[in-house]
Amino acid sequence: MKKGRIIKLIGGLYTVVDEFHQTKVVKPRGIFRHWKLEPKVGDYVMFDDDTIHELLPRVNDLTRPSICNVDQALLISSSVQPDFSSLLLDKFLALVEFNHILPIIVITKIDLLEKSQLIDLKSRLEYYQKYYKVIFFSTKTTEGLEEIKQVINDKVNVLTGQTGAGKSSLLNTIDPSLDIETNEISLALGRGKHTTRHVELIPLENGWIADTPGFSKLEFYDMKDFQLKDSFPDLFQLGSNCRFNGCLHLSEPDCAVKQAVDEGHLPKERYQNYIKLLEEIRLYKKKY
Ligand SMILES: Nc1nc2c(ncn2[C@@H]2O[C@H](COP(=O)(O)OP(=O)(O)OP(=O)(O)O)[C@@H](O)[C@H]2O)c(=O)[nH]1
Ligand SMILES: [Mg+2]
Ligand SMILES: [Zn+2]
Repeated sequence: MKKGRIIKLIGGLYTVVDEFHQTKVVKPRGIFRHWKLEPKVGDYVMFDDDTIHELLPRVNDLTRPSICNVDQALLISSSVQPDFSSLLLDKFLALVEFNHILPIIVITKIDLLEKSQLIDLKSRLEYYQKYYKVIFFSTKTTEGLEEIKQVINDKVNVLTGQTGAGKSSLLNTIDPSLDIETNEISLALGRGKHTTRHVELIPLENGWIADTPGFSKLEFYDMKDFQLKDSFPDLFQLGSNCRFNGCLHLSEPDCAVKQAVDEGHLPKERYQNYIKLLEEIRLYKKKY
């Protein structure tokens, strides 16, 4: 038996790579189902010629996309088609932070923006640069490409983002020989159809990168409302100055977060997104 890592899962068949870069297609032991153990892409396992015998502990674990043990997540957000949404970005950021994964913001399709639109978008994202790495990218001009290559080098990366945001196109730009299928997003429907249908780790730039299917809806699953504030690094920092320890920054007195909004240190848009997401979590918990 040897140790390996799952890099692909299609139709119940797992592709596992060992330390010598040899791959094998294997199946988990039948008893796994009984134990409710579901190996996924990113998992370290003990395996032999045809069977996964043991699942090793995970360092971190994402539900959507379904992948674990990654170093960082590239949040692929298109500037247009689909339009940039700070709410979606803040939601992603919180989910990734909550899972103890380093988020990197990548804004795609900037070639489709007028110069003034690009300036506006960059100023909207200026605040984020205090807390996150932000890269502006275009497959057409290849702006941002070198920066992305540097960031992903030697790491296990996952690409996440709405369907049609340009995840697969980005990989093809880094390495055209990958030749991953991409598709025009359907403008008539205002949203794309999913082109990538499975999660797969691909060796790239001395590390690994996972292309994943995009989504049209993203849920909070296991985050509780009081956990959201700690998944916003800026609110987390400011929160230590609130009067109450567990301040949710809603209508509590002497709230340092609301004070920061009033004084213009925290963008109102981001604070409002926090409130919207908090409400969303509460609604989700009521439904399920
Ligand atoms: N002009 C321009 N078009 C882009 C850029 N990046 C992606 N596109 C286009 O956007 C469309 C969607 O790109 P994909 O790479 O398939 O998007 P995806 O995120 O992989 O989508 P799913 O696999 O469905 O999740 C394609 O028509 C791409 O050609 C860009 O930087 N500039
Ligand atoms: Mg894709
Ligand atoms: Zn507060």
